[in-house]
Amino acid sequence: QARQRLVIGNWKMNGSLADNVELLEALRAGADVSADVAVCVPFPYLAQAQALLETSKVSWGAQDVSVHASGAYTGEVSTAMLSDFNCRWVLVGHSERRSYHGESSELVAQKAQAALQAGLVPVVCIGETLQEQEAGETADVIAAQLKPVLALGPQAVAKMVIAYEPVWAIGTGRTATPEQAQEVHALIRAALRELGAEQVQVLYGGSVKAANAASLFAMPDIDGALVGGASLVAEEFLRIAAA
Ligand code: G2H
Repeated sequence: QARQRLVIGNWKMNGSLADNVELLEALRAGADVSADVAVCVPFPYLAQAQALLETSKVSWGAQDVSVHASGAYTGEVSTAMLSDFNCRWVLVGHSERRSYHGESSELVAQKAQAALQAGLVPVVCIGETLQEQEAGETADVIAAQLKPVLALGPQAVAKMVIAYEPVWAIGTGRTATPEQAQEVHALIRAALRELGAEQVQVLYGGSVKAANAASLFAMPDIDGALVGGASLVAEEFLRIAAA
């Protein structure tokens, strides 16, 4: 059974109410592709994304979420709040959250579980640093990051998306070669298969652009992309989705 192609934009901390209009309108008009297309926008723009994308083929989501349901957690945003804006997706464990906010793989798994309980699709991000890659630790790092997530069990994991983003390729212009990425995606697929969740979509992220998308998507275990910088330019992002 073929897995559906999925391309998700991660705006990170970019955009403005004024500038987003053009980008969202362009996505709405242009996303007539066979892939599923989505954008994960900063929290303040969820209402705008909802308003402008509601009747389009493009879905939307957030870039992080709290594990707590409500209460005294200043600055945090709950899964129910994301559901209020009809979010479909939420990124959890992006490397920028892991490195700048000290998020552990256990916390990331808890966030994924909270998202699932609210009916959101968690996009669980994993990936090794340059140092880890150079030390030959990629497989161990991936396994360790996946461990608490896979411990949630096959039924939970089957409803998730995994994104492999080698940290050394993020925003650096250095993309993993399709073969390099495939090697890691195959490891992830094997772990999913062993759990009984082989159909989970595994996306690649890290300097994906229109020019390299098709060769990445040609790999058997790469089901789409998580796109940062290039998702801020409608034409480029749509070309990736069409690749
Ligand atoms: C990785 C990716 C999006 P970029 O962070 O998640 O960003 O495409 O800018 O490398």
